[in-house]
Amino acid sequence: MAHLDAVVVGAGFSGLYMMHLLRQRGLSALGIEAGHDVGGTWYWNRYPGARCDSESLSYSYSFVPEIDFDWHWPERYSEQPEILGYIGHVATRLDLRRSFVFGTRVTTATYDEARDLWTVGTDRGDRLTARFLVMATGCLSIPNRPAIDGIERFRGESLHTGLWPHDGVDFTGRRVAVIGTGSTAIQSVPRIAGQARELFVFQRTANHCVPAQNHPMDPEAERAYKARYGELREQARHSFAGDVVPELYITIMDLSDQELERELDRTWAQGGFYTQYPYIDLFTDRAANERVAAYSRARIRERVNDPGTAALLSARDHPFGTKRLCADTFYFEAFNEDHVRLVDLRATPIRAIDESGIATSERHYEVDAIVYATGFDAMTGALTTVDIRGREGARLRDVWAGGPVNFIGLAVAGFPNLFTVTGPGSPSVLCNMVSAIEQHVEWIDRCLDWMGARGATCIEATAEAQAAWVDEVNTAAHATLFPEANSWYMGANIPGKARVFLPYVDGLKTYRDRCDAVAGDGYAGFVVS
Ligand code: FAD
Ligand code: N01
Repeated sequence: MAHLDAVVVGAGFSGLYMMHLLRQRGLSALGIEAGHDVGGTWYWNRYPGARCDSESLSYSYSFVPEIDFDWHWPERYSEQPEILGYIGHVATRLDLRRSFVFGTRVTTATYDEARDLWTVGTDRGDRLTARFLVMATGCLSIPNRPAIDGIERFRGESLHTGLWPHDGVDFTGRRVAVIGTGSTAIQSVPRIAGQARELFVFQRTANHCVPAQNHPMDPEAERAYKARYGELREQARHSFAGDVVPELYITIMDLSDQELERELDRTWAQGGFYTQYPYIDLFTDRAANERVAAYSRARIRERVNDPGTAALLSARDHPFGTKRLCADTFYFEAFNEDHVRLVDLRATPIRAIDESGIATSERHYEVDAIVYATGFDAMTGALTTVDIRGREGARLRDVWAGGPVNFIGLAVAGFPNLFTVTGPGSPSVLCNMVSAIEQHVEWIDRCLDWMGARGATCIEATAEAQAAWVDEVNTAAHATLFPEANSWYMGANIPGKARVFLPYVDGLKTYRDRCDAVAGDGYAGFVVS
């Protein structure tokens, strides 16, 4: 059985950077990745239209600026192949692949109290021991397959957007069903509509959506960004959203209707997340939020010809932005095409899937392919699907049955030397995630350095610090409108999952300061031995 200083699980943005720092520190480390290459999210999500909605220029590592200077992103928001190409290039330049085994899934991780070691087991029968275990397993990496009666009987092609075939799918001339209307469906529907003979989009909940306003990269913007690279990256690291975006400065309720309309016309024209960043009361005041939602519905009415369809596509059951905001390019216009039809599952729920298609309470839809754009068991799924056992054999899955508990999103009491990159209770998915990842990985790296300098071999969050942190995360969330939505942020998309707000809502800057204070205070909240 191989013995290492550290095992890193996952080879996305998180795992690759963690491996790089561990190697620089001279530690022996092995990475284990279920996919057959690096990339994580961008390795798996190859559905048509897949792209980021963070600005390309800042959705990359800041720790290798020399790569960024040479790199050219062709569009404001990069498509999946571009991002995967970038991650692969970083892995090649830093020679990271040699430290990973691919096509291997970690299935068990057991802490041995007597030896202060983790034993990691895989689906290929490997057994490894390591002092430290870093779960860089992603927030959106466990696809959610809905439990629909008869799903396995379908004889056509079944596809999950998060497990898309590597050689692509040609929908030309085919009848296609898309189930789901989150970010993924909103990106893929216009592309699939461009090929399919008939497209049925099955919507359970209309999502709030803003125009992406994607465009080819402006050479002047790229030049200006690179000219101020260090300064802008530093600003992003210490910002609320992990990105160079306007800080909060406008109170919606202070504006007249006309002023607000002018203001929203401006941010709608900028597109993407500019539509939410500047507003102080957007996520705290129901009335302010509803004014933005009403504006957004009016824009949908302008884009969708049939008023009934426009009404169905307009989100009404949760405040604007409290489910992950979607960014669209020709999504709404797709419903103006004769061969694209919206199926309202609130009025006509799915009863079953059979050999030839989908039966709702109203009719049977015969299709050749079903695309499940049904999302992920977010934030906790990749951790709870592994059988992780800490002190006295306690299973993480059981400890988290009522919702995840940890200290600063990084460590769980009773699970020494286990680190979770972008774990629940950290800002992660509410930020530019690469910024959030870099902050976590660098914090872990500094912690290992500090331990090494003291000859310490074990670090464990205390139950008291953990309880206080969980309380802080919940209190912050409940001061906002976010808990009102049945979102994956709340665990609400997975039947039986505890209803708890998962990310830390007060932004990367505040969070970073809190983490730095813990470290600066000799890892207060941890027992180190
Ligand atoms: P991942 O990229 O998810 O990598 C985790 C890896 O761990 C995966 O490769 C997985 O196979 C592996 N793994 C998990 N469990 C195991 C196991 N038990 N054994 C072995 N391997 C395992 N974020 C943004 O900030 N901006 C965006 O614009 C943006 N766009 C997105 C678009 C899509 C379609 C999706 C799905 C997500 C998007 N995200 C975006 C979030 C995105 O997940 C992160 O930005 C980032 O890529 C996460 O990197 P990661 O390394 O932490 O996790
Ligand atoms: O998943 P989702 P996603 N029957 O969970 C529906 C990131 N991302 O893959 O809302 C019928 O958002 C479900 O309905 P409801 C981003 O963080 C980013 O789209 O639960 N429908 C919902 O409509 C994003 O948030 C980009 O009622 C069912 C949909 O499936 C995250 O990944 C692009 C159902 C799932 O939406 C996940 O997005 C793509 C059922 N049984 C992804 N089960 C960018 O642009 C689920 N649904 C950056």
